[in-house]
Amino acid sequence: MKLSPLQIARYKYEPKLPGMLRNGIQEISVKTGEATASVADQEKIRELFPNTYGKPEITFEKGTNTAPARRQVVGVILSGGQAPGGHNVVCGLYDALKATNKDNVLYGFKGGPSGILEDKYVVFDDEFIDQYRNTGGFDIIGSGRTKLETPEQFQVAYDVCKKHGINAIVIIGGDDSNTNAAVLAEYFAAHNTGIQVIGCPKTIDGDLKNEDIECSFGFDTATKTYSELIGNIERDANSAKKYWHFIKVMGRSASHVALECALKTQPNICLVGEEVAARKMSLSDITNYIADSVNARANNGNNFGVAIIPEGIVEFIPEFSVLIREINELLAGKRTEEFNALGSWDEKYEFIRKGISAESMKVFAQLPVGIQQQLFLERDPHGNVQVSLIESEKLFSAMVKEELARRKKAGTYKGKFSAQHHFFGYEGRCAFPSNFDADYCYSLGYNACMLIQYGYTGYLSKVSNLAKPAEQWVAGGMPITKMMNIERRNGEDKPVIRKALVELDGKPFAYFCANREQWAVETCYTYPGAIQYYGPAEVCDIPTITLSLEKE
Ligand code: FBP
Repeated sequence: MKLSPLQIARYKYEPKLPGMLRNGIQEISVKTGEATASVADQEKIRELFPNTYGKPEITFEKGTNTAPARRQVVGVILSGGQAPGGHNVVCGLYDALKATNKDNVLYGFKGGPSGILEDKYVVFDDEFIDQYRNTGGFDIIGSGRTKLETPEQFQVAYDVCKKHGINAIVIIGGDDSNTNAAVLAEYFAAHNTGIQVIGCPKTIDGDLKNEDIECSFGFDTATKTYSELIGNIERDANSAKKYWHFIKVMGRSASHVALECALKTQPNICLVGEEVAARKMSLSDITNYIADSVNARANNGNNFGVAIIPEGIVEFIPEFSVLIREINELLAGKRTEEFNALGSWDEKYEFIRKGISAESMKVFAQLPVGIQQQLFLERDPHGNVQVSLIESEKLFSAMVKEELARRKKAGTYKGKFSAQHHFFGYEGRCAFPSNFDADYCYSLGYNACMLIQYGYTGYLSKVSNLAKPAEQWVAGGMPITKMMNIERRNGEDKPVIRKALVELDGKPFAYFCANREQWAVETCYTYPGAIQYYGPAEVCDIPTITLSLEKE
């Protein structure tokens, strides 16, 4: 394999650990905190997790390591969407295991959670691990979206662990994967298997965070990567002065990515789904909001601009959610075939008109034809509309164009409007991790090994105080059950980790609100440039603006 110069240079980077983990394994002691309770639905969660509920928070500190000496055989799984830094979690875990006892073994299950069910694995050694240090991607073992959630699967996982003598599993994943980790930990504990389960908080979406987990890994690098590109586009827009750029950024549910990119680049518009829902904004409210900015800028002679749209936006628009629900019902069961058998779009349109409510038809009728048809093309295996595939960047630019045409007729708009569209998602998920993510991930993995050594199970590896330099980070663990509540999922009550949406009373959103009116009209772009790996700490090691504002 040919290596790029940066790849070679990054192999040599030594990730920074929290101060208390720096003196070597023999000098890491554990401090036990208070017993914990789940964030809500305490009785139900306690009942569902009788063996793992209520355990204390723990923190590591400098001191004598009192963990019982035993050989560790650990399995690691990467789960869900890629996030920069995943390789370093594996490297940190591996290094800590080997530093504890060179006979410790790390198995990597291939292709995500299905790897453990199918017993597909690699056994890591130095040579293998060294090729992945400080690199992006999950290709070290691959990832997947199989859910580990049934007792039958748990039994298979147990059999595989027993076969290899594995005494602990580390699951690197988002809210769903860590929910599954908690259920697996409870199963293993209830069946006295002696196998521990530790989770690590991953997702570029940034929606796995709470009072204990300050941020998920990957968010820092992904938002820096998108912001570099958005900054470049802003500069292009400001140079050519002829296009409005509509940029959709990943973030399936929450709008953290969009908001962080907006804080970094100061675009003219950034939609925040959580605000759209709270203010019950309609499609035309949003269209007018963007058109007002286009109009005001045109009045100043600026027929260009940049708008950031979060991937999950349409689900936050109340009338759009109703429309999607009605379409899903309309096409349930055999009706999909009936619909597909209709020859022309006109016939299909009539079928839709008769099948959904008058209110939803009004919303549907507003949509550009391309988007209307998209709603019926892309369906998931259950026949439901795949909301994440809706090209909302095109939807809004088309609606803004129509609105501006109306305004032009009325004589209230005299500018020119020409749009370009972008979707940034996969571009950022496997970037070389920033120093922040390289350090954070390595620490999470190292810390996961310490949690295993000290015998904990059902815990999430926790590294906090992240807005400060790594030396001051605090390493420890939090029972996953503490982060859980009961939610309705697919018609059933389920214990899950609550997804963190953008807090409208939080400091990052408040900062955005305080500035957005000016950004909407003036040209206040900032150009973050590429991630820097080498140079002064204030350039290379800075955390996200979201984290800095939240922790200031
Ligand atoms: P995770 O929640 O698993 O981290 O994945 C998040 C994400 O990157 C979203 O932002 C995006 O909508 C989705 O994955 C895309 O998934 P896929 O890789 O399956 O296309």
